[in-house]
Amino acid sequence: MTILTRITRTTAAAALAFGFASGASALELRGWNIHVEDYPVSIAMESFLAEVAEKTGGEITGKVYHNGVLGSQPDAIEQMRLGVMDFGEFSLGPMGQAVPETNVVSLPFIFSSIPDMYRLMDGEVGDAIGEGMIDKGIMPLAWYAAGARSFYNSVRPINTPADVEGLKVRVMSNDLFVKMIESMDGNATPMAFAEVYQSLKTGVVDGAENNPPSYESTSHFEVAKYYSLTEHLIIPECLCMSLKTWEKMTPEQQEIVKAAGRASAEYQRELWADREAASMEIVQAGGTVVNSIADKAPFQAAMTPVYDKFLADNPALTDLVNLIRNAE
Ligand code: BDP
Repeated sequence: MTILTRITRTTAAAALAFGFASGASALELRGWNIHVEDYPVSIAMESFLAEVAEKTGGEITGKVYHNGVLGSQPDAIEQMRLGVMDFGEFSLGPMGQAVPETNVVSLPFIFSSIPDMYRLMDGEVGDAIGEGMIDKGIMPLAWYAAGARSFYNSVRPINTPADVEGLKVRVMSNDLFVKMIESMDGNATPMAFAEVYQSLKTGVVDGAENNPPSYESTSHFEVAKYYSLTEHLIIPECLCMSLKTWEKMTPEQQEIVKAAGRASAEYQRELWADREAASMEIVQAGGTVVNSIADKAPFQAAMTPVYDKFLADNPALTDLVNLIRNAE
């Protein structure tokens, strides 16, 4: 038997086993994920792939690479745009450098609450941001939860913006977050997620900011014990696919993938609520000193320069910003 006949026979056998429509080619997707395997995002991504494989009768399968082993988030976003990475789950924070529209959700205190964020993302605001992503080669499938981000550091509890003064704070890679820290006279250091633990431990930075599950799952709480619930950023996340991969699919497959994405987001949002509560318990049991912020108004007021600069630099996004700010 020649190699060619062997390959043809194997493919035909696989096609029979999975009941492919003749002529449809199989796709095997590579998925990027930064989180540990038991994280809500990770579990939901696996359920997404399982549903896609099942509903396409095995035509579309894949693998999620957890723990950021396929590289940093900004790099992975670029790779997805190029079609080297098929799909991934990304914070819209670092996506701002590639897709300007996503920056509106990285503005501090832009959403008045998490339910508001869901409602707006599942409607007009999400659609507008999604169009911006498609323009840049990224197909959004669904919006995942990431709660609210708060500051933690190893020096002191933060109660007012003045407490941030002089602190070296790690931020995600986006100029907006640098400006956010500078507006409180802190020193911002953009840095990859994977480097934060060591940098906190060795004092390269004094602190960082994140939601409870990330603060806990990375063990950052072990090296930065003051967690101050400023909840200054509510940044949604996206399960999304390279447009190049998307375009390889039939319309039926695209529909299956979209529906599986949405179902996985519902699941992820449920898992998220449980994990947030569990993470808060773990960090407190581990010695974290948590303080809530009675009055967030001074923090909101400190963000005026961030908004002023953003709107001056991006006048075309004014309407989108106002759509969120004026939402009832
Ligand atoms: C987590 C996000 C993840 C980011 C990370 C960070 O889920 O996508 O990479 O924060 O701070 O909450 O870099």
